[in-house]
Amino acid sequence: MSEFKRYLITSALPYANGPIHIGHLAGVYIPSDIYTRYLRLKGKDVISVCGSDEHGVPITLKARQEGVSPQDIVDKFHKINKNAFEKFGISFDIYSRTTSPVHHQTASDFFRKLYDDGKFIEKTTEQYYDEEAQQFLADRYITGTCPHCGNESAYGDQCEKCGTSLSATELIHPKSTISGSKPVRKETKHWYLPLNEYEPFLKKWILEDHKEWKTNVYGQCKSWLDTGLQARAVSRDLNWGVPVPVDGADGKVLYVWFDAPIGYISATKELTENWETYWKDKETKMVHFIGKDNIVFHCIIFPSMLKAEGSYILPDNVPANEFLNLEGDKISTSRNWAVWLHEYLEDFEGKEDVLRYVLCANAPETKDNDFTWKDFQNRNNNELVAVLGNFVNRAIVLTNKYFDGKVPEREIINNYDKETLAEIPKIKTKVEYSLENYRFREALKEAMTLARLGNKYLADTEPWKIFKTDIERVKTILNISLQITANLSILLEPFLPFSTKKLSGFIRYERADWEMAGNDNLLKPGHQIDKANHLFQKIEDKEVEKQIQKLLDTKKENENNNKAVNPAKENITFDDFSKLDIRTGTILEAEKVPKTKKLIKLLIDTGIDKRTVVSGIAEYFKPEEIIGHQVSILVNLEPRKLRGIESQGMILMAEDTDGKLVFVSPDESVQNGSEVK
Ligand code: B3M
Ligand code: ZN
Repeated sequence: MSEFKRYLITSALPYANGPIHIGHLAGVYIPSDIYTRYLRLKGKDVISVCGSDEHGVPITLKARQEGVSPQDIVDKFHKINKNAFEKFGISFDIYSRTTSPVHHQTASDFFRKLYDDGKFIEKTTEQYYDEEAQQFLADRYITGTCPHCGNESAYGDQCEKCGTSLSATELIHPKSTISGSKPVRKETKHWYLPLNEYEPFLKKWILEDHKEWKTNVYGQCKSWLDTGLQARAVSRDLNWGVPVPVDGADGKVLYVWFDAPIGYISATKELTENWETYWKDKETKMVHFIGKDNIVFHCIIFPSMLKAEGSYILPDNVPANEFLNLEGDKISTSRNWAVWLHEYLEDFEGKEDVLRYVLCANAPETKDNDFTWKDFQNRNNNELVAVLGNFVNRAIVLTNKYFDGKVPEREIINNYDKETLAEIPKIKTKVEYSLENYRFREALKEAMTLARLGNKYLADTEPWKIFKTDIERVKTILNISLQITANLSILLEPFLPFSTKKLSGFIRYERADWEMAGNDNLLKPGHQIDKANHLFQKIEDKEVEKQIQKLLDTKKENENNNKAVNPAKENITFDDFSKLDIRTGTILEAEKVPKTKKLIKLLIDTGIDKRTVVSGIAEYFKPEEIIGHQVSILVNLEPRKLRGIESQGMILMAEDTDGKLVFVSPDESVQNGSEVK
């Protein structure tokens, strides 16, 4: 590990327009937290900063949709997300927000410095303008066809399909997402960062000096640089954001991707007076944790801004992850196709580490990966419960049973013992190497090999069978098992903070220092341990089926929402409508019509009389369920025979796009015979 004096860990600032989901956790926040916890255990000077990204068009769009202010939106989700991260053990040192005054000042000063140093190009260009909404159209306010891949729902700043970053004027067949109208072009002045001027610096800094970056990151940067960089506007015609701090910039704010990364700096300022040491001293190692869609902003644009400002350090690494899918489909906030962190914490209270474990073990570190609830259940039951939990529980329970919870002496050791003990430092070295190289899946897998080793050691030596005949042997076996247990409480802390905290309580071993891991004599003979509870509980099928059903319901809802309803019929005259005599009525009797699937024979009190109506609702209602129900009934429909029964009218039903029928009933009880008009 190349020695740095201090570490500055940043995690992508989640937009405060929705909750955190497992894709965010697997992509950014679990890896960031593992790395930060590891550095803390090593006793390093490390700070981890994050916060809500509260500007940008997605937030103003959501506010417009919900008829509230953008501040209302960000206040709501900043609180939800901050709480959820805390409950999930994502241990930022600060979780700030970009509507904070410190951030506005910091971002404004940063812009002003570049402006005063002449680092911007000032350009008046034609931008798309929505004459109906009286607003310029930037970023998500405008949609159209991507000129690169033909995606018809590309946005004015980025095509989510091919990842290309766009400017609105490149879109084909542009349309305003506010009014839907075809925008016109109108002149407006903006400030541009001439990224092309930073190409030589970026090519050297990334392509030559950082060949060690992850392939997916290095590759994306290389293709950007090979294609050539364009000047990028760093301001927008919007009223939500950090106002551009120069004269003649009324109604203009900093582009959200200019201000947001500066949010890392302002959060550090709020955290410590010593913020400049972290951001400007070359002995600081800065690491950005992000998802792959943020690579260009963290490897090309923000470093160019920092270079232009001149006094800041640059990131040492940007280990971006790929995307996580859910049950084979892309996670989507708009389609509610996600496992939301705050909902998981409610449904699986006390099982934070299970999700941390599964999302790390399955992390999309080098390619997109898939989360399934079945895999979640299997990993919990077959790995956490059956291996890790089972091993540490046996080691502790047997020590309490045979030696009153005192760590026994290690007597004569045989070859098997020696081999087992020799594995402990080897495994620690492998875990450390993987962590240092941001390969957290591999690190976790290595740490779990120690649990497997312990589990196998106990299963092979079976101390419970020889307790009466060879107590000296049992002492050695349990002594070794407890050393493995103590090592696990250190090695697994970055991944499973909740469980390892409990475990270190069971063995009364306060993990202070990573360097102690690998040591095969952490618990001295005579050390008093405590009793153990089960660290993990089996997850039953029904718990997982409930989650899967939730997703299936969402899918159905989406299909319905997406399913086009039948178009309206031809217009009729008011006279046509007034011929219909629709009344309220009550169902007095109901019975299925024999030998039919759909028909129920009803006796209805229409307020005018009591009459029989035959209705095709048997697939959706049980007769006994609907007696006493008030309905709307068309009473002047010519009677007709259905399966030999004369039906005198028709119950009004609403049929959804799935064909499901529901009664059209008054929403409070009214007198039978009331006219529906
Ligand atoms: N708000 C997250 C995203 O693109 C974006 C990150 C900003 S980090 C400075 O989903
Ligand atoms: Zn595209």
